[in-house]
Amino acid sequence: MTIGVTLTKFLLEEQRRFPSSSGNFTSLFSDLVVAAKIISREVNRAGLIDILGATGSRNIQGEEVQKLDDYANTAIIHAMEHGGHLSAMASEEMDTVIKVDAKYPRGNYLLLFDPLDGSSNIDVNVSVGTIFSILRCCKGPNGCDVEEKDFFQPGVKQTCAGYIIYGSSTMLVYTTGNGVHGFTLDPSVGEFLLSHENIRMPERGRIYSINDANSKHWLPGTAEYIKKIKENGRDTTARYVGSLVADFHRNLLKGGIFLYPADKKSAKGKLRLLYEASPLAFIAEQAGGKASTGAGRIMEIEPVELHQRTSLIIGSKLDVEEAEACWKAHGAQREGFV
Ligand code: P6P
Repeated sequence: MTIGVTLTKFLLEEQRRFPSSSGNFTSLFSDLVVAAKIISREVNRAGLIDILGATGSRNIQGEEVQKLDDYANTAIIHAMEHGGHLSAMASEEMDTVIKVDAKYPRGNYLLLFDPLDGSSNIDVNVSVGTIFSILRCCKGPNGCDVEEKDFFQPGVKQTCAGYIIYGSSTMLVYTTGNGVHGFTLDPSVGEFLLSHENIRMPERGRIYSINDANSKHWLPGTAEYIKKIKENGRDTTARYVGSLVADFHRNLLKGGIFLYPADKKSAKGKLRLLYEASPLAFIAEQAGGKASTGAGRIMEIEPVELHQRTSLIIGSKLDVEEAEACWKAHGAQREGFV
């Protein structure tokens, strides 16, 4: 009886497509998978142990840090710091970059991550997720002495992007630019097994996903697009989980559009560019979808801050293009582009 294609086997087969590959990326990714399994275990038993609720502290975003946020952040840092594949990391939960300690070897990659996105949903058992992005930092054989500005790379420079969604099952979805592939964790063997090879996002979807409570703050382009969706006679439906990974993953598989646009309350948008919008944009594009600020491609934004926020409109290609047309009709500026 076969257990299917494991993530490890899939990564090795991907690696063999590049004979000159050192295997460092495969090893780095495998370390991240260990952290994903550990976080999945904790998320799936959160109600049973004293890990629910807030720590009483706030992160750089000013958001209350949930205990599982802290746990996930620490789990990733500890799983990744000793492997010798990274020179530094950046986390939504950490004010500044985390340089790999001198006692460990360094490598040519940078890891950025949101350790547990959607944490406000943790205590009510709604899906949450980890989002990650992998960049290259230097050519040298032993990594490099990284500064914050080395993380300021546009999305097109990503080596890999992915997320883990802790939902009815735990799934890992990633791309390295060769399509989007999904793996489901089989807890009985402790392995991620290939369950969604070469995911393609439907060109148009029925679902639109936006926090309607913000409608009083919407800019004209947003208001016009949402009005158009409601009146276009198509069989559309609204879905909003309030957990980016859950909303994105649903649209990736079923088609649809997620919008968290800049508005009068959040002039730069709410979601973060480097470890939320950029990695999901890479995945969306690789699956045939699009990701835009409304005025331009997310993957082309030149970052200037580590925790920089952005307007995000992401999902099925034709849906995003319709939204962009509304934004541009109202003179949306290509903010964040240099
Ligand atoms: P709002 C969760 O806090 C998050 O960062 C994303 O996961 C989610 O899409 C968004 O914020 C929800 O924000 O303002 O609608 O609650």
